[in-house]
Amino acid sequence: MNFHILTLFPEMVMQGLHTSILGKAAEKEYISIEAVNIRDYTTDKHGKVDDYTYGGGAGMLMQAQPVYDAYQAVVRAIREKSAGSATVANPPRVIYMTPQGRVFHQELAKELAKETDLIFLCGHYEGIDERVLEEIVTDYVSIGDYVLTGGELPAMVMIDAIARLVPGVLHNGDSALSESFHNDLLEYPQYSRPEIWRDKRVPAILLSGNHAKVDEWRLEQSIERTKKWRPDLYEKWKARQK
Ligand code: 6GU
Repeated sequence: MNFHILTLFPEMVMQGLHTSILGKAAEKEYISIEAVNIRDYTTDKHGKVDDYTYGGGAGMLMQAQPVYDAYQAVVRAIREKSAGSATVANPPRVIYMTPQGRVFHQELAKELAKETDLIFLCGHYEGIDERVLEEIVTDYVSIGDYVLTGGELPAMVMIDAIARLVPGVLHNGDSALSESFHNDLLEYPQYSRPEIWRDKRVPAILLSGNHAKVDEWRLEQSIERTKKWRPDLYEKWKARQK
């Protein structure tokens, strides 16, 4: 799976996404992550990529031309790479990170994990000229109801969530399945050594070696925790039990 990020801050996303598990996954070529600097595509001789908004108002807007040319360069590179392969690939989905988009969730992560190429468009300043968005964007996505200074962190969040679903990225094939949000339940509490820490004991059942009992206890804990912390998810889960 190949992630392409259109951004004015390539070092920010490259540094962040080549750390820890995703760094390893990139090294092993389960995924690739490429940041394209939109500024490299401006035709302005001073390297300018933003300008004032028509109609007035605060702040600067990213202009259409450099964004469009950066996008086209990425699409061209994807086409060249897949040339010679028997199937003609559909044009890749282009995800624009914006607080106005639909809110990202695990189901969308699963859907996007099936793609071979994804393009993330990160805006900065007050946003991007509407005309280029109309031309290239297929998905408008937000990561939650709060405002950030740019789309880079949201793109990193989405890429992390999607990449961990790509086969091979997590060593333990199970853990992508057993974690929170699969079956609408939160994860149960977990413990490691020592058995007693600050007078707190690991629940005895976990030391019993009885796997059926352990599974039962974990499910109970998951249900309990979901009911308390995420009543919305709990209701969804309960409805599905019937
Ligand atoms: Cl996707 N972008 C920005 N700029 N702010 C956000 C967001 C995205 N999601 C929540 N806040």
